[in-house]
Amino acid sequence: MGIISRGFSGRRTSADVKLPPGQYLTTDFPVLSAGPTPHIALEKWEFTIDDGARVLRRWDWKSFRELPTENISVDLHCVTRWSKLGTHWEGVSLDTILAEIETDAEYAMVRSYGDYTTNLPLDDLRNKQAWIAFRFDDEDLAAEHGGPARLLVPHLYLWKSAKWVRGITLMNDDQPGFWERLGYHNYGDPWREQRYSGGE
Ligand SMILES: Nc1nc2c(c(=O)[nH]1)N[C@H]1C(S)=C(S)[C@@H](COP(=O)(O)O)O[C@H]1N2
Ligand SMILES: [Mo]
Repeated sequence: MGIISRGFSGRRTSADVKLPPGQYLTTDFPVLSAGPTPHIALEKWEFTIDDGARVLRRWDWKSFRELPTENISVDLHCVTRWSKLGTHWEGVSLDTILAEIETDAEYAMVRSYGDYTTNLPLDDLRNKQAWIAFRFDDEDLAAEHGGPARLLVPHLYLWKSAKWVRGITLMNDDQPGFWERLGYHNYGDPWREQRYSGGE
């Protein structure tokens, strides 16, 4: 056999890894929340998709958990400069969630219990790029990390991965979410270091 790149075998170490610019590697899992941790009973939990005027789809916990799930292994990049590699999650792909929704909307506002919001182009939720995750490292997702369920959209800075997610509003016109209104970048690509607005 020829030479096998180290990246294809064994565990990745910082020597193998190219981090987005300005990021450092961490192995713990910091908690970053703008407010108190909401505790949502599963019997009360719901996830809805609306178009700003009406609810298009609604899942309770039972119907949500009947959707097919995927095991996800992804790197996380927080705008406060830590990156955590190879995290393991279980969740429902947004491709599954959006499959039966017909819409011309180009933008999404992700809504959380506790009123956090974050915006992104709807296409960034499609094509195996985003999940509603409810398990982390083979355990139910802890409330402090967004349980019962959080958005996971690992190709953008982690503030886009809304914890305690409760729904998505489809929008024709883009609008800023919580951090985006406070000066974070509207899109937040870690590889282009889109930390704050006013940059690229
Ligand atoms: N609902 C909600 N989601 C949120 C936040 C928040 O304050 N509220 N913080 C965001 C930010 S800034 C980051 S870095 C990540 C942190 O996720 P963690 O606490 O699981 O590390 O969650 C994001 N999602
Ligand atoms: Mo963050």
